[in-house]
Amino acid sequence: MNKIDELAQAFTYLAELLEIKGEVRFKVNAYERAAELIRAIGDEIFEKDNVKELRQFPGIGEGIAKKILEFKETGTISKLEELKTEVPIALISLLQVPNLGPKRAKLIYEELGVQNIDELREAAETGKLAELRGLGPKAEQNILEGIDHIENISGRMLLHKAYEIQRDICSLMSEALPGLLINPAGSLRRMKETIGDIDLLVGCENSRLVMETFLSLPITRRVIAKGDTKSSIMTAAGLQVDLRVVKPEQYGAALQYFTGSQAHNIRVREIARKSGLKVNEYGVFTVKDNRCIAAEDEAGVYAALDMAFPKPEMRENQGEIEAAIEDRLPALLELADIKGDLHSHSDWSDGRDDLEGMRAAAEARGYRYLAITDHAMKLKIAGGLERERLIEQVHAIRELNARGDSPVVLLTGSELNIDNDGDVDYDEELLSLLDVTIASIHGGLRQPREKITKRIIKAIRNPDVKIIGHPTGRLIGQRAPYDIDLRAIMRAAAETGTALELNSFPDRLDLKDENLRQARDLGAKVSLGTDSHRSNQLEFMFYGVAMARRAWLEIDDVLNTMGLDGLLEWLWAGRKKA
Ligand code: DGT
Ligand code: CA
Ligand code: CA
Ligand code: ZN
Repeated sequence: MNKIDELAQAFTYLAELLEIKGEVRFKVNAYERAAELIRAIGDEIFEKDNVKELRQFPGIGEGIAKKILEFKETGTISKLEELKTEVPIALISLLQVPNLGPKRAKLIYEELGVQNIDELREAAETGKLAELRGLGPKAEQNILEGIDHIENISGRMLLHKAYEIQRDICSLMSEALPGLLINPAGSLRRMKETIGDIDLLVGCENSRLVMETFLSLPITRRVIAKGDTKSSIMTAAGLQVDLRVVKPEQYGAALQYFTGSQAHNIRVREIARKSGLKVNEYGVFTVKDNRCIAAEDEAGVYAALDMAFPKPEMRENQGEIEAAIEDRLPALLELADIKGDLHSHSDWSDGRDDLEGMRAAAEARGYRYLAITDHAMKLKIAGGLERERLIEQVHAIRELNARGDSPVVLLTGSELNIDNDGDVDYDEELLSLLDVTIASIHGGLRQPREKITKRIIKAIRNPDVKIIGHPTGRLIGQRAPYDIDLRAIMRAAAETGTALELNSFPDRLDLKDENLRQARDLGAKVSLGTDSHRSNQLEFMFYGVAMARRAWLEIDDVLNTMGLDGLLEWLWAGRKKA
């Protein structure tokens, strides 16, 4: 966990421990929001040295600012340490489980005397949780999934962090050895949302030279293993990197083999066997006389098996083998298909950059449009815009557009809050000024399934809501999704022509790949937005597109592949425009 995650986690703990102690709701909420805000602001928060500077961030009040400074100086928050001594340690350990929540943790602890995660798992597996008042089999299942979740992420890294490390290593290697044939393989090449270790593959005759260069990279903290064809290092960020060197004439076969997934490769080998062939990391061979029929080129490996080439993001044995054999692989979405970003924040709410800065970044990416969707009124803590301020912003945006000095058109918009009744901020008149209306849940995250589902579906049925933001609310490895009936939500979205967001902020990637595929199958459109709070975060679109590709999405499944006119028509369909 990095420093920012630790700080945010400390505030989440504060909120949860206070809730266990029965503290008033608004205090609990304030700490929950602080945790989110800290994640959104990022490292910049540690550049501030006093309460006054910290309070410049919208939503950070004096109490929270003091706690941030305390954390910066001492690595913890005394109020948290104090609470930890007041709440039983067993209960604190249960709080790590997503989907559990402080209230249920307390109930389970008090009723069953569960002391740790192992005992919690046992209680769930033996049906004891389901018997508790207010829990039931569904909740029990959720808690089991929550336990799996923490066990799954541990020791893995978010895709974007691993990707950046990979990019650095590859460019350092290529600098040292110009023209080097090097590629990522494994889960990173498949763009999985979390990465266990980075696998790199080099094609070179001189493996000793490659290994020497690799092991002396400044990024290395510790050498785990070194050999002629494979070495492993630990980076300072705590991620293992495996590098393999193969002969250039066998590079394609090795790349296919080490890209995986294992489930995909097992199927590939089965297919080969049926045709009297065998596949390994050295090539495709005939079983009869061990003759190599493909090796140098990865597409050639598939071609030798009479298969079309499945893109790495698809290689999870989710039907791509059959599609490749029948030559009906989809034409996956490409980053270049994206014509603009539909979710961004400016300095009008809790973003860092002004409208022009955001627009310049969109222009640099070659976009045609960028939606400014600052937080809405009711999210005070994130600088939500009061009615008048939003009207002012609409005018500012129109003025910028009217100047005609950029190919990028800024779209007016808002990230509305779905309140407890499923309603959103602002009246119809004000909404009629906004091109892009995203509605998201920012409070009441742990309500019962029926209740949250109902709130979201009500928002979907609101003609002025066109996109549902981060639909499941998960934070990878840190917060489980809301407990919702996603299928019902997707059906309602398809029926009303409301898009579901693929929030491309790296910690979210929400909807995730399997949900995206489900959404597409049920006929709901997907809207890609980065949720940028800095102009440079527009680059997160890359990871959103990767998830879309893992979900087999094509150009027509995605809202913001449309040109400006088509998009505007879609956004205003069935709505009153001022
Ligand atoms: P990760 O590292 O947990 O995120 O996932 P991967 O898929 O990168 O897995 P990893 O690093 O263990 O192995 C890299 C690739 O090597 C894997 O995707 C498939 C390939 N491979 C082929 N045969 C085998 C095998 O027998 N065992 C393992 N572990 N990998 C194999
Ligand atoms: Ca790996
Ligand atoms: Ca590996
Ligand atoms: Zn947002």
